[in-house]
Amino acid sequence: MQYYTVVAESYEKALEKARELYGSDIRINSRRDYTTRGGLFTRRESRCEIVCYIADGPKRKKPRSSDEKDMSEFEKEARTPDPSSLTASERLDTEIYREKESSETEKEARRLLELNHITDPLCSKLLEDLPEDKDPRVVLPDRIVSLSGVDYTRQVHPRHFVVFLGPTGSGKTTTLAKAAYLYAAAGKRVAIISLDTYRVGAYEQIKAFGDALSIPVAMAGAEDELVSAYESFSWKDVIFIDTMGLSPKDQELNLRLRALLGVLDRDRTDFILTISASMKEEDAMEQFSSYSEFGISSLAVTKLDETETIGNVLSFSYKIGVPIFLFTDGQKVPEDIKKASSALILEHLAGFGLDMKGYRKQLSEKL
Ligand SMILES: Nc1nc2c(ncn2[C@@H]2O[C@H](COP(=O)(O)OP(=O)(O)O)[C@@H](O)[C@H]2O)c(=O)[nH]1
Ligand SMILES: [Mg+2]
Repeated sequence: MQYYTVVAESYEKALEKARELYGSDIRINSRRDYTTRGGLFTRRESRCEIVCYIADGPKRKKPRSSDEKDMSEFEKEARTPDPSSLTASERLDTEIYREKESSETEKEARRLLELNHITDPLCSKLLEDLPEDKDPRVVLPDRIVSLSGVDYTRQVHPRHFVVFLGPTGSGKTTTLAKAAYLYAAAGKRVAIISLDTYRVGAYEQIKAFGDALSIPVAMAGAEDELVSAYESFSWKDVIFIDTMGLSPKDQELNLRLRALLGVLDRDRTDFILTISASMKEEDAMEQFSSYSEFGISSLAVTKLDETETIGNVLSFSYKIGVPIFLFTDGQKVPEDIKKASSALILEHLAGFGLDMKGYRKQLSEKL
């Protein structure tokens, strides 16, 4: 019996095409749905392949017109199953069969990445050349770690000025106080200068942190005040600079912030963007764009305690090519801060065997 393979973008279209080519007496032997691989400039697309046969041999309803012979990208006709007589296009079909075998691994890998809210382009990069014979739960963690940017350089060698930028409420002031204390505990001489002289209570907040942590704090609302403040701290190793964040409504405030930051020597300054882990990617992207003029060197990711997964943050960091410097996971100052690291990333992945985060949560609920 002769079998014919027809491929189209849906089952209905494949059936229609098969009937058109071989008549309405065809019988369907098998059906297979799959998605094309997609590439840099081509999208993944759905395909349905049916294998059909005619008990009495083919009876073409009508001769094929020339444009039918010039088969579209969507439609391929190929004789199956004798592999020795394969043409180039039939070999393509055979490759599609191989893809079928691989699709279970890929499906599982995609499920895991989705579970962890890992999005493109990181997701596609992680799925590239995935070995078919290995469990994705074994292969992916290493890949995730190697593609995740951790700013070990800043952790070891912070520049003289470390400026925290980001939207109001993202956690700049609390994170800066925690980070300053962390460096002080590591033996660095640290000081804090706050440029946030506008918001009510801003001074009291930062002063209270400084006093509690024994870190000197100065306020600077104008360029000359900033210069004299940092000159008075010139013997310090690291000066942490708190800001009020750009305001979409207050252009004057934005000009002030730019003017103040313009005073700092760029080569001696790290600009850290503070974003909350629960922030939507579009919002985080918008923030990144509005601060891009400063040359963001790394990310401080706050409120990790308020999200289930870390994947959105890793995807964002990969997309903008900016590594993560530190995480915060609670309101307590100075305790709730974590250095970004491969170990921390692994602990926050879900679905890869032993779930440490879920385990800790269970334990804390029991105790
Ligand atoms: N749950 C949680 N809350 C945080 C974290 N970091 C900061 N916050 C809270 O977020 C709010 C805004 O923080 P603040 O440092 O004043 O933000 P700023 O406006 O960017 O300076 C405060 O109530 C903080 O206690 C965190 O890691 N987890
Ligand atoms: Mg603040």
